[in-house]
Amino acid sequence: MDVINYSLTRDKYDSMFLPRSKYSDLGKLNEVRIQDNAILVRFDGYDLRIQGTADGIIKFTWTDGPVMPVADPEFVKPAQDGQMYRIGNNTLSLESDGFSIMDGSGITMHREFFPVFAETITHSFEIHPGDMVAGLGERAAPLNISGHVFRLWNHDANGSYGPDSDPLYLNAPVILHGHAGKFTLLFYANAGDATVDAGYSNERRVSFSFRSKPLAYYIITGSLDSIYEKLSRITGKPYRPPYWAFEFQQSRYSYMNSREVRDLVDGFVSRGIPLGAVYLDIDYMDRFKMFTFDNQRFGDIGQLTEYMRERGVKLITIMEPSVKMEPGFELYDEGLRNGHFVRYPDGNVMYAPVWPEMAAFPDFTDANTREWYASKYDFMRSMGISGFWHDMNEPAIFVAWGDNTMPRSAVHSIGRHEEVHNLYGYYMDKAAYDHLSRIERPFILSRSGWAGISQYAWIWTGDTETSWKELKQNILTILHMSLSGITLTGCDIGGFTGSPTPELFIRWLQASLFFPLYRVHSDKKSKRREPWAFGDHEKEVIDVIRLRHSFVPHIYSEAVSSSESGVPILRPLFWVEPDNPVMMTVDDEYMIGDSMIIAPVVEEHAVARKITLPKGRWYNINDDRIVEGSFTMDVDLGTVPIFVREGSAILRENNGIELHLYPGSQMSRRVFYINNGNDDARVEIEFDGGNIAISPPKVPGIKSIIMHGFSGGDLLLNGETIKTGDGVINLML
Ligand code: MIG
Repeated sequence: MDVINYSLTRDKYDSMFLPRSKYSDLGKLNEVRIQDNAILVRFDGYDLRIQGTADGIIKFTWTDGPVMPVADPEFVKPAQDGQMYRIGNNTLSLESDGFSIMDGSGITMHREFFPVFAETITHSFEIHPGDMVAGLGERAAPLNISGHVFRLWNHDANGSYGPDSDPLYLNAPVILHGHAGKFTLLFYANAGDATVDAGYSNERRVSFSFRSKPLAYYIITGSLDSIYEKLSRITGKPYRPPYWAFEFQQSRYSYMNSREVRDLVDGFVSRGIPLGAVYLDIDYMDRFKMFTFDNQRFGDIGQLTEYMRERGVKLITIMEPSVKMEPGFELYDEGLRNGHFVRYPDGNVMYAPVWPEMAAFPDFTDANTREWYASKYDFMRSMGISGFWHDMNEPAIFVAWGDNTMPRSAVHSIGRHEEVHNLYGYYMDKAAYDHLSRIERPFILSRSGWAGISQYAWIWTGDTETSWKELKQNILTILHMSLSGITLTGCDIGGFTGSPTPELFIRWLQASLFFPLYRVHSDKKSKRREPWAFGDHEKEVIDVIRLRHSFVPHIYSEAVSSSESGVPILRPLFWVEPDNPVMMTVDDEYMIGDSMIIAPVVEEHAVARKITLPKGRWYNINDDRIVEGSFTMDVDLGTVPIFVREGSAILRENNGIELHLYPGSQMSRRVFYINNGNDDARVEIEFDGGNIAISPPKVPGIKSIIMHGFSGGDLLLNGETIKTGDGVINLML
């Protein structure tokens, strides 16, 4: 009944209050001049401002619109040069139908057309055969998305999805295009509904059609590293997460009571399996009311979290934006009294059905509302809850027909819902982050988000189906997020809906090995997925979890580097050899930082795997042999092909941290971070096969240095000769 009423009400309001958009024509170009730090281009219908930085960011502002959470970089004064304009190290030329941007060497990096203003606002740019086109946030698409159409509208996939499903929970208006080592990235500061025709209607064009304003975008050029550093200046840098969040996590919809959670923790502890955190899904609440615990099942929540704390395991609870409509329920009464809920244009509170039945929805775009809602997390923390899992924040709503989200006409503090829809989850995450980060590094796992979300939250890929093709797809979905600047990511290991065979589950654990989030989660109807539920294969499951555990210090260190630089942790292979077209076709391997590649086995019953490595010499981590180029490797169920680039330093946990050095023919210099509680030691190391200089000289936590490819003799550590037959230096802790 609720779903029918809501669907009717939504349609009624939308038909009454939603303006039909019709934008006035662009018209003729009248004048171009430099004014302050901008080039002003006047058309009959619009005044375009073009601004740019010294180092390869150019911003086009055609219209204003709702205020987006972005920060402008520092712009410099452009200079006119005949028909051209110099902006920093780029040149812009104005043509009869659009603009071109050339780099310092005169190569055209980007050519775009004047936008078309009609029912939608369409902005198009050129692509070429062989170009890589990627990004747009969370996409169940091939690595190169050219030839396809996408929508930017955060969407609950309704319980299960697989390859080609579109759109998904998180959309980011970020797109990378280019080839032969020359890449350009566009970021549109628009959080409304849009369609992206990526070379589908016209092989040589990508078109973004926005239904709402603003039309404002940043065009970024440079090396891939520098592109993502610059993007993060605009959208915000990834935050520095807590160390524990990288450890293995076990979840299920739902662990139903305290007893079950204790038994689960005991199961891990008694077998010595690493476990960082357990999740409580929606059934912990009292009738899906936020900030409550069901008294029967979790009446002893404080004791449970204490029991877990003693065993080093965190408890994370699911949180939803919906506030149950129930007079007398304090959260609801307060929200209503203080005007915190999203309303219809006529001032009525917008109610819609979701888990708690009819509910109201905080307007997280409003800073006061964020502060109010987030202050309630203190209660959860006082119960010993360490992390928060934000679900249903697209926002998702149960409907009888039509779009499963809020009415487009609903009103937020910064605009109509249709204009700012893609920011709803983003602002819910920001609410919790801003509050919690005053006392600690928060852990927030979110389903929805937008560009720049890694400054507040982690993202998982939602309700994936359990299938081999989705296992492969998931790697690419994660890489598209990376290529959109979203870096703290992961998936439901084993897929959400369904029960994987032991083989598929083990392969999924292996393929996700370096995802920042490493969490097993599954649907209500799925078979149990604790490591000991896999019978004869229990040992192989545990082996992978232990393997992951050994890499946690390294992944953590990469995450800290990424929070400093804005460069994503996980990268496609073309990142390191961008001018080799073959690298753009590798879609079943990925890099961790710039030092490691994993080529997981993602085919059923595989006995061999073809591996492609970028140029250079790589160590096979399993036997220290040097490999290069393309080759085929025999595999069994336990095989996890991992390759380390020569000149790399890898951190591994093994009852203390081991620093593994993989020397190249020259000296290499690396920087890494070792966590000690709330602080990180920044360590610099320079080394080749015989010489190691490490600074600071004593790094707490590192118990040994292991020199790989070592052929005997002495090693020099900070100028001191160390006798070692096997390349292992044990350090005094
Ligand atoms: O309507 O909380 O994606 O991980 O287990 C479904 C129950 C709600 C969707 C999430 C999933 C979670 C489930 N949730």
